[in-house]
Amino acid sequence: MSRAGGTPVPFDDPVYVTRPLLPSLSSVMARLADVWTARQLTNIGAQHERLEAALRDHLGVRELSLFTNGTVALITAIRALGLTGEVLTTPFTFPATPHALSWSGITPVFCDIDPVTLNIDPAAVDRAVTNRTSGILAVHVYGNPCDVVGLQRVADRHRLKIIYDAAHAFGTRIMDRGIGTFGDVTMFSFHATKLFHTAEGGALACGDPLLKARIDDLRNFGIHGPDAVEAIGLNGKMSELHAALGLSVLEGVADELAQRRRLLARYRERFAELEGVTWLQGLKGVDSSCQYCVIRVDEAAFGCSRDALHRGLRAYNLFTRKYFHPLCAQYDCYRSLPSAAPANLPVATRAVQEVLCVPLYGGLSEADVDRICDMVAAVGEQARRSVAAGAAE
Ligand code: T4K
Repeated sequence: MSRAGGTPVPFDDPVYVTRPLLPSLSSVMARLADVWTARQLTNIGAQHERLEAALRDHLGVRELSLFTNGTVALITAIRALGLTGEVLTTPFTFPATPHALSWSGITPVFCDIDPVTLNIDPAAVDRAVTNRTSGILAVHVYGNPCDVVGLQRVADRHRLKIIYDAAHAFGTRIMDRGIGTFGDVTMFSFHATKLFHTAEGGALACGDPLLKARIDDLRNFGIHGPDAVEAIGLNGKMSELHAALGLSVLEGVADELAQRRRLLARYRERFAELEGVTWLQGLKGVDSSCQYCVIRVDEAAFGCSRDALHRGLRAYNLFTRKYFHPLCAQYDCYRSLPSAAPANLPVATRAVQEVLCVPLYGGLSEADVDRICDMVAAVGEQARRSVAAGAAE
């Protein structure tokens, strides 16, 4: 029973925005047994090599390097491409994106986003180029691709490198072309909250074998052969334990994705019934990673703000997330940058007040989605009733 007397019944256990895909323990144990036999725990062992090859195929990319996490992978990409000075980026992202630039001694320059996709707007990027700009760090937010053609045009015009942060876009394809084949380098995150994960992990994809060799050296302290250290590298290597887990997780990704697609279709049907709640549209010709289910709440039309909805759903044991609030440009460390001014970022400033990620993961059923949508509707109804009662007093 999802409703008692018209009011949705709260979930018995907390329902979160996501839950990790867990392969059978026996499958992971079988791989760990191989690791024990080999006694190689890290430093590019057999599990690592297998996972790198499997993901290269899965993602349809020429070169791939595994990492400890997506943030270290991003920092390595920035170093491998020799970016300096200023890099143009989006404020509508997770802190890792601008922080990777700051850790590299680069000033992030925030550009506004497209109102439909919420990805960085190529026209805003074009306007922000200066003689200090060395590159673009764009994010495929929620797994929806950026305007890769528009961004490449801007990059070519100004001779800029492009790094794509595809933390949310595992397996996203544009016209059947892997998302990791655009720009100079693409970063993937394999954090536990991602469609495909290795608990903690990440990767860089690129099309140039020489760049891949540089990335691999940087990932391993800059060591290049037994007697040479040729660059200031770091330690970004994925361990055998994480790679073994990843090989088992990968076997379940197709089923997980199929279930997420079914759930998204159900969400779409149900949200269409709610005035003031809109849906982040998928793009034509794109197979999405289905990383998040994102709605936008128009307070005037729904009668309840995004924040009030987020709070109200907690009473039902339902924990949504306001990814990516606050805007990176509003963090203490960035708000004094000229590009961080709200007047420079009107679209992002509005979007960040309206977006809400509702639960999406394979362990949910369509009946769960119905309950979640009933809860969203009930919180809206309650808010409208309170306003009406206040007005009548
Ligand atoms: N670029 C972008 C655009 C990113 O979104 C991210 C990371 C990065 C770069 C950096 O990649 P990594 O260095 O992380 O590889 C999470 C993740 O930690 C982070 O990886 C991710 N983006 C971000 C969007 O989400 P939190 O602080 O929101 O996670 P947390 O712990 O609150 O988890 C969310 C929900 O997931 C929990 O309410 C419950 C569930 N959960 C989480 C974990 C970790 C589980 O059920 N089991 C778990 O093990 O950051």
